[in-house]
Amino acid sequence: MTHISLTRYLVEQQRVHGHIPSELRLLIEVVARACKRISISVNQGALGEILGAAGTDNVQGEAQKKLDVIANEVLIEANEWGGHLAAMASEEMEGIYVVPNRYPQGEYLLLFDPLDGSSNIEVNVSIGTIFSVLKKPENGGPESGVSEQDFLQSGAKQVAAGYCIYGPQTTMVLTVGDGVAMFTLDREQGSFVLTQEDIRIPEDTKEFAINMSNMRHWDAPVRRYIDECLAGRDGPRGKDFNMRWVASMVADVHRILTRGGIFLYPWDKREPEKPGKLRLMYEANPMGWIVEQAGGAATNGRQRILDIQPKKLHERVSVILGSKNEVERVTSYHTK
Ligand code: AFP
Repeated sequence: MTHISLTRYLVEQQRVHGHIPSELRLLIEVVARACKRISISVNQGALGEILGAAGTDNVQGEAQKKLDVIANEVLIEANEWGGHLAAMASEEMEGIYVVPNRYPQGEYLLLFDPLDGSSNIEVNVSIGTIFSVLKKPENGGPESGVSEQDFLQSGAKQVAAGYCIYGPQTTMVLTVGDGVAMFTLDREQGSFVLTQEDIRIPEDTKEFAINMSNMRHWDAPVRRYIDECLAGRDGPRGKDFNMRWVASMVADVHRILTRGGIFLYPWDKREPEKPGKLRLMYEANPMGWIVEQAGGAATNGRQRILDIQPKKLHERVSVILGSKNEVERVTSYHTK
């Protein structure tokens, strides 16, 4: 079997479809290289002195783990000097990180959740890195500065999105708007190898993912949907459902890409003014686009995730994504 590396895949995509400019290709390769480094740290576990709390809080007031901080630094250091980026934004940093003056500025903006699922680090369960790429709006020519405002673009404007899951295998999943491809890290060669192309999520499913401990706080439409799933074969759905919840969005989404399913982290009554737990720019937009590119759907219960106009960098959102017919069903329970 011919091994197609990530580099070769991107070069061939560029040749055939012409929609991956070389700067974007370089950006994706640098992110992949950073993910390889993070993967090495994750694999070292207790041997690498990377476990435990960092002793700091991030902008959302959540305690940072050492690995959150390490992954954030790895991504910044890998990406700041290449000339392909204007600025970066991370779930772990309050403001944007503008590429320092000593390096050339490019036209792309990179957003990332450096280490998603950090509660799973210590327990040796899959975690991941999620990223999203936007183009800097051409508001003042290439010489103009970059501001937080430039990042506030809807998910539909993304030019690349992906995630890397650090599990039994390290796998990178990527879209540049022409389907979804999967690459597995060959640890001996140190390169990502194409292992699946044109991934499709089945439109129907018998598997849902939600944190059931929040059931008493849910809104009526989510309650109705889950109640109907739980009623199984004798209920209105006429089939038995299974449940999975990893508490790492990357792992739950990865399972859905592999065999279908629906993932929900809905708004709930605990903090009514908060639209949801997950972050629009670092989690929902990239995952939403990947899922759509694989034939699935992603909404906040009322609206397509990718159509939401963000008002702030760290905006939160309610998320329902996965197998198309199920997502449409839950969404219709909200809107009808
Ligand atoms: P952490 O990175 O803070 O562990 O959060 C992970 C996450 O944002 C997402 O990956 C999970 O789906 C979700 O939170 C799990 O949340 P609960 O712990 O409330 O189930």
